[in-house]
Amino acid sequence: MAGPVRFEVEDGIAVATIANPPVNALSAALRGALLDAVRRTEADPAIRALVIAAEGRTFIAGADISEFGKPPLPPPLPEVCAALDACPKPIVAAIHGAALGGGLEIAMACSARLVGPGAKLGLPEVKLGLLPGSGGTQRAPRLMGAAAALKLMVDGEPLGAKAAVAAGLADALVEDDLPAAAKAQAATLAVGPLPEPVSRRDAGLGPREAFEKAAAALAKRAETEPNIAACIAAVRDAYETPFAQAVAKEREAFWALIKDPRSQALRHVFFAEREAAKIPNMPEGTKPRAVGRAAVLGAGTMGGGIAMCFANAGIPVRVIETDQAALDRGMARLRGTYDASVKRGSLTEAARDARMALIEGAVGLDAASDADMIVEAVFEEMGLKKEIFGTLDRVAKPGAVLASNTSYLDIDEMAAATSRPGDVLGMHFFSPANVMKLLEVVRARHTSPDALATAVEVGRKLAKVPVVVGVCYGFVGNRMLARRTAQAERLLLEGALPEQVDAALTGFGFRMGPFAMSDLAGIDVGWRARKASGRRAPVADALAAAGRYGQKTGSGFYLYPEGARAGVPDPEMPALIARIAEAEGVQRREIAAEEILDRLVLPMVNEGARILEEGVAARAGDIDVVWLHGYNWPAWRGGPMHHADALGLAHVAARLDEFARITGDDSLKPAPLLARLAAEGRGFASLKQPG
Ligand code: 3H9
Repeated sequence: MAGPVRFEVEDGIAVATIANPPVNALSAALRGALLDAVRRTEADPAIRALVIAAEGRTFIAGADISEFGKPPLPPPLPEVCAALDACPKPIVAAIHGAALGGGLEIAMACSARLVGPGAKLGLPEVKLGLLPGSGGTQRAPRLMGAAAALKLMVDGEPLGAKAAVAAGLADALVEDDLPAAAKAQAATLAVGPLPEPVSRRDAGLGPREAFEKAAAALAKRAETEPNIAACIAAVRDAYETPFAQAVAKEREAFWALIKDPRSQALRHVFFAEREAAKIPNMPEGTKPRAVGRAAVLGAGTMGGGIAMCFANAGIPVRVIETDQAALDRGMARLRGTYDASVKRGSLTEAARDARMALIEGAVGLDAASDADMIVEAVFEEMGLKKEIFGTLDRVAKPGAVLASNTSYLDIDEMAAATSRPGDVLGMHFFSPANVMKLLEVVRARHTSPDALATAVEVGRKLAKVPVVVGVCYGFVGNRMLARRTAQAERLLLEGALPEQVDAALTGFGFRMGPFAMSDLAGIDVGWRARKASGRRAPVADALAAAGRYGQKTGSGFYLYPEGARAGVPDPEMPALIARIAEAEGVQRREIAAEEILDRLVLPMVNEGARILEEGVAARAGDIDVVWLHGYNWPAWRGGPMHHADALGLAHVAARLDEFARITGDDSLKPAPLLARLAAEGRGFASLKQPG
């Protein structure tokens, strides 16, 4: 029988096998087919019990997220769960893989749950800004206790098979032949009294005090995250409200949250992350090359961090320097980073030793000759990079992928220094490289599809989020960041103070504002780069010239008395900035917090529009993923392009026009793509997705 469920009966036991690739999400068709399976089980006197099993890599990944926000299609999931719960014949869930969200809710509505070794049971709805919406907030507490269930919901992390059994969420772990064990269990249950439905197991809730204690510990999160408050209220209902009524309230809360802009943003992120994993315009059948060994050129902070990424993924890596002293320093720093993890308790000594054993130091580029992938992470200087790529052309083995970790420079120019430009691309890691998730994979003009596929696949193995971008100054992330940095400085001259600018961004959800960040990184870093390229940032330049480099010198945009880590506003700063503004001929004024925020964020969006128009990024969602994983853009804001879509592009364009007028800076005028979409009443999300 075609359809998402195969229904077979053998010896009076029916087995409904779900087959709804890729992850058995609960589409309307699957919900309908499951309901049918229950009805047939009820109606057929020859059937004594039902087993629900699934094919593929998951049991059920949950509700079909792509249906959210659209008119609901029948039957609703709570109706399916209610039918399972009310069935007069026993139903056993055979969970071989992930049972998440609605998938776990289906399983919890069954009479019993058996899990295979690969099972993962969880309620990740909070990660989408939601709460479980099909009885999960009522059944999980009755199976595992209210306090533990609340934790499962607010963490959003699944339990493995053993932990699920220990918690009471599943009944037993079956090491092999799960389907046979589930059928046997169903047959056994069919001859005894029907197990009490989970909906009636109120004794399982556990002591109310334990739940209230867990709820109190979440009070702060609940203040800012409406779905956490909703989880707490729903679980509390399990004690106070009859089951059916509590499920109805849960459903209401679920639908209210679906409309919340935070949930919309988080759902956008879910799909954008998965889209970003697809490389556009790849010839059919492109296969990545095998990478068994890597080499990293440069043992500085970046090079060391990148080498750690390879070692952490189990790939042997050689760190190469030009002289022994630099190599020794780099290797010592690298080991120190691992030691710090051991001290913190996040890494065992054995794991550290295993990783260090995969990292070998060497002097001279000849040591890169046996590597399948070489990542250059030397000083940002084109002459030096070209020389290195020229040498690599001679020493690297045929087919090795030659990558540059440059943050800004032209990969095409580096590729031209070799006779194998097809092997050359960018792999731009973010600092600290062993921590930050983003990897911009830069596709240069001649990069071959299989070299590109290799970099993306290796990126994933290194636990990064690879996003393919094109060649331009600063690629996607830093090119947009430059717009924000310029506006931050400009806002100071026009009348804002560093703490007001930073507060606008932390209020928006960033962990840090640009000036606190600048103080942390060192104002001298940007100053030197600006001097080299003839650019100016009058306030930052004046601070650097006065030796105020930030935290490390005790003062920068803020003061850091006695080595404090958090800066305090400098009472001299307003006068200092006023003097500079006067010298620059800029009239200062009061600037509202709303303008500060828009001035920081909307020019980035404008640059994002140019990036899209040039094809440097393939999709608006890719730009969002860059900002989420490279710059800690708050996930519940969805990324800069989603943020702009949520504001409405007509509004964004009008604001940019206004800023261009106020500042006289024509680069703030809406980019052609933005202006066109705004005029057509469209958003970035409406742009055609590349293949
Ligand atoms: C919920 O259940 C609400 C209920 O309480 C109440 C309802 C009333 N829907 O991640 P992958 C797609 S909320 C639609 O690369 P993996 C995904 O887009 C839901 N599509 O695979 C991708 O498509 P494509 C609670 C989904 O093996 C493809 O499947 N559940 C869904 O690395 C492969 O995905 C969750 O939040 C979905 N639910 O990881 C679980 N899930 O190939 C969300 C996946 O076209 N899912 N897709 O790009 C996951 O965490 C992971 O997908 C999973 C598999 C661990 C299951």
